[in-house]
Amino acid sequence: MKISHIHITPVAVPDPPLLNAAGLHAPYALRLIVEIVSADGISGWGEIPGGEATRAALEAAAEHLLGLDPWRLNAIYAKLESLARPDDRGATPWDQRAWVHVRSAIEVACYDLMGKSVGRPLVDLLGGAVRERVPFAAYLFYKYAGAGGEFGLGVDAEATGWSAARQRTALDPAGIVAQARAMVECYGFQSIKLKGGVFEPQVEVDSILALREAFGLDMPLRLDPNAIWRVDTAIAAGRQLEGVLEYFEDPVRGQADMAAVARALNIPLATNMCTTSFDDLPGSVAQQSEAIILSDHHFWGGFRASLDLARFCAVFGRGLSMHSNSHLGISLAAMVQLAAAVPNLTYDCDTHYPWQDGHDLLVTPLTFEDGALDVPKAPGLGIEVDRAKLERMRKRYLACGLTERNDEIEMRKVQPGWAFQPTRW
Ligand code: GKR
Ligand code: MG
Repeated sequence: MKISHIHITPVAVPDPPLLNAAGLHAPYALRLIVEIVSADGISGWGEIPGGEATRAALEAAAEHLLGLDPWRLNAIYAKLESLARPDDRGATPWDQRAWVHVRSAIEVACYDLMGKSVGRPLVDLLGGAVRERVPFAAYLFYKYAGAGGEFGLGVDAEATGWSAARQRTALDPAGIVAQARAMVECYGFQSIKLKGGVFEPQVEVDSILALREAFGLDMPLRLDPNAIWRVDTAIAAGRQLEGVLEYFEDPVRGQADMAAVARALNIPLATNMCTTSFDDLPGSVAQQSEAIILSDHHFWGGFRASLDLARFCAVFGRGLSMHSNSHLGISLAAMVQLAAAVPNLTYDCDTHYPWQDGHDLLVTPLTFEDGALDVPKAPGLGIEVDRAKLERMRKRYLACGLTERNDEIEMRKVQPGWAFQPTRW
């Protein structure tokens, strides 16, 4: 089998005005869609976070992969390794490295191709499923009013249920509880994560306490301030949340400060910010910076790397879950295929998917039942991409004028002069 074409399509998907430590989500989330076509006409798909820097890296890589065999992944990894340039995750909540994302996009698309060529679901190529359903968590955000994209900041008065809640303002504990009720009601999620790092820490602690009050003791809760708190702030907030949080995600920045907070609190700490690559693992072991690693095949470099990470977690006693950014159904299907193969996935996975609310490029979007997704049984990723939808999303990308995620710029449109601070409180 030979790779004959690689198509790279930047797309924009409507995204509501969600707040985080770095500012405000733009009206569109950017993704890159990769299609690898084999000489015998089979297509494999991959999806990664968008942006022109990553697109340039992907395009630079693609021309060197033509003619290679998608089954010979070691040769493909070696080729990508030889092309990769040093890059840095940056201080933002999301990982800004281009080359790990490139490796992930290519690897996922090759696996989709392989699965299709032998008529087996992708999970079978990862050793087979250890679970048939993958549970996800509700992912709450403080937000301004609006649905994002071309739907803007207005609220559709006719909307009901999650569709209405997705558009409504949520700027305080009561707003967060209302958002949680609508999301849980619609998707059936059985654990809840709140994206923090937005308001004074006590407001965020109060939101968690309000969720505990509203949902009772059986609903696992998580808070993620995206490393914007100081150690003393995190410890003071954390003391109020002992016995309340399932885990405390990236309260502070860097492994040393995470370790200091971990020592002071009786709550497991989780990260998708301080231990994000294999180079970080020695520091994680030496410092005990976190109890749980939130894996992400997009920035750990694909499925195989994620399975290696899972083995590390098993050996070194780390819990394991999955992180997410705004994404479409190709990424979601990849997350599900991978999660199905990981024996020690100990927590419900993150997903931003409800915030995209049906804006997807799949012929048949994946649907949650009781907060979980069944592992697709069709070959490869088990999904079909709707090319007309893909084309509409490509045109949106060209029209929207965004080329990189920059939540600070968006925030300044609402609060002139607002500046991102890596540590704020
Ligand atoms: O979408 O605003 C966001 C999140 O802050 C995202 O960028 C993070 O990568 O969800 C992520 C997280 O868990 O830190
Ligand atoms: Mg996080």
